[in-house]
Amino acid sequence: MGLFGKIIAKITGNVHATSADWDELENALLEADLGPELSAKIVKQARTVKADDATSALTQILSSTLSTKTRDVMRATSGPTTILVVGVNGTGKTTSVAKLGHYFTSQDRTALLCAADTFRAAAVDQLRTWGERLDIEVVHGADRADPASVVFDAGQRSVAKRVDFLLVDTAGRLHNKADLMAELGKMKRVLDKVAPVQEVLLVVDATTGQNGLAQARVFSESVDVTGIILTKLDGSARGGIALAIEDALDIPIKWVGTGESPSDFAPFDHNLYLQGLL
Ligand SMILES: Nc1nc2c(ncn2[C@@H]2O[C@H](COP(=O)(O)OP(=O)(O)OP(=O)(O)O)[C@@H](O)[C@H]2O)c(=O)[nH]1
Ligand SMILES: [Mg+2]
Repeated sequence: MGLFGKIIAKITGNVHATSADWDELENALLEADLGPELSAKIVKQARTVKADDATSALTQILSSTLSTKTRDVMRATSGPTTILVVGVNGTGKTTSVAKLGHYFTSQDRTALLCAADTFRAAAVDQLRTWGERLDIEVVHGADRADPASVVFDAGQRSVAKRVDFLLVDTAGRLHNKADLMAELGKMKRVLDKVAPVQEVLLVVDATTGQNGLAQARVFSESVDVTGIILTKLDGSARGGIALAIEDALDIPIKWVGTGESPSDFAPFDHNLYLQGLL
């Protein structure tokens, strides 16, 4: 049963919902990672809902907290559409780059992957292994190369090869490390000269809860984050962090990851998501 199941049953049955019921709903929203402010706001609005149209009124309340920005991928008018994938350590960036590659090539688009996580040799190997598995070329640099030079090479290669998508994997970085955040800006500036960046997608691990909101806030202060990939929704997370981020920062969730294989990935469907919550 969705988070609102009990409340909806009471309201539509014209049974008076007690303050204990509303407290229970607020706790459920908190447990689902909506955060204290948004949970309180939603409960306050939900208390005004009448029997006749309870479900649609609640859908409307939740819907109004979502971003109205497009969830479609922004495409380059000519040349490759470049997507920079960023985020803190271990959120699922490399896997998501591979999944994006798989998604686009399954739709008869061409793609090139760029291994700009040059901090660890293993990170380059991880993406190269994906590239072999998916039959997608991977551009990488020498060990410990400057990520800006690797993205420059990949940008040039993607233009020469006339691919539809250039998908750039970056090293995980803590959002409080100013130098590493500045490095992202540099990569973007370099790419903008050869293969302009259309999307900066922030990867957020749904299991980290409210921390995801803090990450989104700080990353979006350093780079223009155009969308979010919410990963690990196959785990215990209820995914309410999606609402919390969209409500607080107006950054649209564009994709969701639901497992470790390339096909465990889909565009975010906000209607399905709201139905799930309700
Ligand atoms: N269950 C599940 N696991 C995922 C998902 N996405 C990624 N993973 C797993 O999470 C782990 C980390 O994924 P990576 O793609 O290496 O994460 P990363 O952000 O590139 O990590 P760093 O480069 O070290 O910062 C791996 O074991 C992935 O298989 C997902 O949607 N669901
Ligand atoms: Mg990685």
